[in-house]
Parts: sequence; structure tokens; C-alpha cells
Amino acid sequence: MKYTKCFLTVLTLASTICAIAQEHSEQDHTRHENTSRAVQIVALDECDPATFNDALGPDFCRNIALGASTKLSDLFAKAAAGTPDPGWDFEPDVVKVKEGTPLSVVDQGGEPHTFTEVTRFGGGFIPGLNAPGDDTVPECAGGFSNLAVAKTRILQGSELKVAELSKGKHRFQCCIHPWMRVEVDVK
Ligand SMILES: [Cu+2]
Repeated sequence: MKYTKCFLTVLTLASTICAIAQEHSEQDHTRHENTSRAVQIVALDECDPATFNDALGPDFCRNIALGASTKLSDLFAKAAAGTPDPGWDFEPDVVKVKEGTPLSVVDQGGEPHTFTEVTRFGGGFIPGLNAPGDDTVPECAGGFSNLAVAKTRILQGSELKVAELSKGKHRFQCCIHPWMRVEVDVK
């Protein structure tokens, strides 16, 4: 009798540990949420204040992170070579949410980004930052003079809320750094 109880306890413990381990390994790649709490996505970059602000104006890049030192010319060179800088990134890359879950996108980088929904991933509105052969996608056309694009801009340290996504697959990208991409699956 005692042994049976002990055995069952061990089994229960083992399955709990297994479930926790599984959940953790899934979180490495995607983020799951099943409540109406917002799911957070962060925008990251490694802009070097000296070269960015010299070309784009004071305070354009306000990165205070240690080691954030990608020069503006290097960012363009890497994009032109088809190997865009991975330091410019949305995390996570894939988000799975239940319908009704809002997204909270926070710019933790040093410069502005956009979180723009597109039908198909493609180029942004700065041709020099697009992959070779990639054209500007329609949703990014016009840059910030296009109100629809301007509304998706996220400044340093600020947050953009995205709510009421319909069921299905949604794609978001940065219209400035078009390799920054997120797929959102709404169930
Ligand atoms: Cu960006």
C-alpha cells in the first residue's frame, strides 16, 4: 500500500517536472499566452550614437547599452551584402496568442523602429537597408510621410499596443530595418 502511494507520488512529480521542462523548451522559440494580458515583444538595436547622430541629428540614437557600437556605415554595408546585422531584431520571432490578446511592443533599442503589419515580408522605405533585389512593400511605401506608417512608429523607450488581431497568421516588420520581423499566430 505504502509503496503504491510512493510510486504514484513519484510518477506525479516526474510528470510535473516533465511538463515544466517542456514548457521551458517551447518558450525558447515562441511565446505562448492564453490570457488577455498583453504579450510583450521587444525591439532591439545596437546603434552607435557617434556615427548615427552625426548623420541623422543629435539624439537620433540614444543607446546607452554597453557594447552598442555598430556604425551607421556598417549597418548599410551589412544590409547591402545580404547579411543584415542581427543586433537589430524583434524578440521573439514567433508569437502564438489566443484571439483577444493584445501585443505590447517596446523599443528597448536606441533608435526608432516601426512595427508594421504586412501581407508579405519585404523591403522597407530606405532602399539602402533593403536586401539586394528587395522592393519596398506597399505597407511601408512613403515612409513616415504616410500616416499609416507613421502610426506604427515606436520611439526609444516607448510602447506600441496592437489589439484586436483576427484569427490567423499576421506578419509584422520594421519599415526601416526590414529584417526585423515577427510572425504572430492568433488562435
Ligand atoms: Cu527598425
